Amino acid sequence: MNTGMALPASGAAGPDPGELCRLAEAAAHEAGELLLRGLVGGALAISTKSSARDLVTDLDRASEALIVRRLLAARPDDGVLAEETGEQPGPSGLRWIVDPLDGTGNYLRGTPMYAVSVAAEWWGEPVLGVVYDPSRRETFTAVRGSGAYLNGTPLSVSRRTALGEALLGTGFSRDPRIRTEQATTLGRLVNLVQDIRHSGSAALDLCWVAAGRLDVYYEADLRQWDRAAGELIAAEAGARVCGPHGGPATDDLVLAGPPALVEDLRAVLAHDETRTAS
Ligand code: 2AM
Ligand code: CA
Repeated sequence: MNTGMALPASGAAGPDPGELCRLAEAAAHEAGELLLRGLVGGALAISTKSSARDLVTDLDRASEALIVRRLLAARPDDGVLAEETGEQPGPSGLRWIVDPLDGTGNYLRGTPMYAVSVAAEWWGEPVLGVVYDPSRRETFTAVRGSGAYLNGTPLSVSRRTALGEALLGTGFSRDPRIRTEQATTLGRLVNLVQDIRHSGSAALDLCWVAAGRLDVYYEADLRQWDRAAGELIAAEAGARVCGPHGGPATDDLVLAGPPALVEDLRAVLAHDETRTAS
């Protein structure tokens, strides 16, 4: 893909985003095939991270090592933020954000709702996102300013505008206190929307918003690697992607969907926030 797009200014001419996207896709595909092979290969060594709900397998680590190795082999001066190994700074201005296996809980059970997510920022500005779903062989891609694609076909968000007709995606935090608040909020939302889905993969939820498979989505307590690629893909498909007060999305809260649905959903969430704060 040659997008002809210039990356945001840093003073220096930036790398070609189309080339970066091809590199990210190649790395994500290789990692996705590794995950598929791991699934049929037998018992996975599972350990926990922050809590009993926070699982990691050898395959998470192997997928991450493969992606980071491949990216840095091509571009050794880049920085990387990756879920399992954290921040690795680099001087080039380009920073990769990698989730080697988003939806680990699904993966462990053989539930085909997990993905590899690779995003890149140029001097802090998101420039590309790639999310690969190996179970369906679906590759979601976006380069900033050039639209979002699924296996090369352009994507656009749902045309629904009424919350009462919306299929809402969301997820639960691993923090027990936040989960309890989320359950309360869902109790209010359940009769305001058509129905609710919790897929277990934030990266795929955001891509499914881009594809119109979910009308609208929100989730609290994510990390950059869960959301960076999916947010750009959703935004490039026409979604409004924002945070709690309508500003940029944060780890605390991301909302994504057609602008009218996001505004209505944000009003419901703000109502709950006001109630719990008072
Ligand atoms: P994971 O599968 O890579 O861990 C589920 O609602 C979504 O939230 C998944 O994308 C999951 O990512 C993410 N998630 C939930 N809690 C998380 C945490 N503490 N750290 C990172 N990701 C988290
Ligand atoms: Ca994740």
